[in-house]
Amino acid sequence: MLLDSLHLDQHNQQRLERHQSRLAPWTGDVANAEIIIEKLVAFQIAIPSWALGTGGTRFGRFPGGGEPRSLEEKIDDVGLLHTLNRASGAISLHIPWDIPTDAKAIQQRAASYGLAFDAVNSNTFQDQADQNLSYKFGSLQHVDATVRRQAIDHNIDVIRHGEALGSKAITVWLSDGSCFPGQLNFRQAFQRTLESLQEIYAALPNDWKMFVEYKAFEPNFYSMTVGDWGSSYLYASKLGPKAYTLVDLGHHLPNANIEQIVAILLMEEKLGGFHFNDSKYGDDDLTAGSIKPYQLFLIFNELVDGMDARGMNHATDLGWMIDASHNVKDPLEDLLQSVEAIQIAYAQALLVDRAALEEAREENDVVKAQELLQDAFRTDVRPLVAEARLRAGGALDPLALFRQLDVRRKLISQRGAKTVATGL
Ligand code: LRH
Ligand code: MN
Ligand code: MN
Repeated sequence: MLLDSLHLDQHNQQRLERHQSRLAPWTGDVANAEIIIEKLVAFQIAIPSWALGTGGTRFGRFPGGGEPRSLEEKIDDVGLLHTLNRASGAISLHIPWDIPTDAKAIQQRAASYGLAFDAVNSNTFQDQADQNLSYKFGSLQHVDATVRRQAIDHNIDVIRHGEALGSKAITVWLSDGSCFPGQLNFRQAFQRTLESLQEIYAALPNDWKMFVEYKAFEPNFYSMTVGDWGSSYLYASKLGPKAYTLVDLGHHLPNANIEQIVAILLMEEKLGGFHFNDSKYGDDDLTAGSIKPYQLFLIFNELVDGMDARGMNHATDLGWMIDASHNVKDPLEDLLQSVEAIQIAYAQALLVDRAALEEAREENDVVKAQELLQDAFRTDVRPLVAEARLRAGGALDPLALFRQLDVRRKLISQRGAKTVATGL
């Protein structure tokens, strides 16, 4: 046992007095502090199985040691995170990077940590050793129907794995597209992709969702067949009520107004969920909130507003997941940082005085509207987030406890210094 309730109690005891003094102004003055804490306790962010090892770059990989060698060990790592922060109560699998051969045993192991299985992810962006046909020129869009068949069957297989584990959604991200003008007939690629997705959609259990994830570029650098929220929305609309758009923050062209995209998708009942991460230039490799925390806050501001308008449950009605992997940090420390950044943005969004904001908008009082948002964003909500963790049975300072217990060194001695987790 790397971490038990004794460690947690000692850690919290040492920090309790300081925490209480930081929390006191909140519980005294702020009318909705209690509600915010309760919402934070309920809010869970799923951990992707592929973020538990150091991510590779195109140029190299520098594993830090003690990485999980199997799906079982990945579950152990997420279990550890959840024990520390009580906010990472689900794991998202990527197949075939993860192969749940014994679904019952895997489920039991996850349940022992209080973990659920979030969306399962299919992979038709790489060729596997035992695969007959190549995805070099696409998968669901491929000109050859036999390649499309192979990719469709893989997705259906992923749904079956997910069903056995208790997942309720599949995320389909396609690298399909083209690298040079002329390579692809855009309209035919769209139609073929749609028809392939329709076959996968037909295999969904009744209570499942399909998330169609878009990405502006990479690995195709001229066109992506699901390249933006518009095309994802089109696929999702044509597929039917179980299909939704998934927003990965790192998958937009620079300076895209993601919060506006989120607002509209939510209004149209087509927002399925998120892959949280951050980026300075492109894609998804940096810790959530590390570069553009104001953007993250503005996204949550739209989410809270739009979900409340539709009477949605913040914790359960959308898919919340991290999608990032790093080359230089301890992956577990990084995930603790990401979860906290997301909780902070959520708590700040819950602080916004919505009635006053609407009033300012009605009066075209631009300065007031801006001030109201900035006021919430500039508030230090960390005592609320820490209180939520404490009430849920987690650590007041998960990162400090992780270091205090020397978890990475223990993982290295258990698993070895040269382990490499499956993933990118
Ligand atoms: C693609 C992506 C997608 C994949 C994951 C590994 O960039 O965001 O979600 O499944 O990375
Ligand atoms: Mn993603
Ligand atoms: Mn990505």
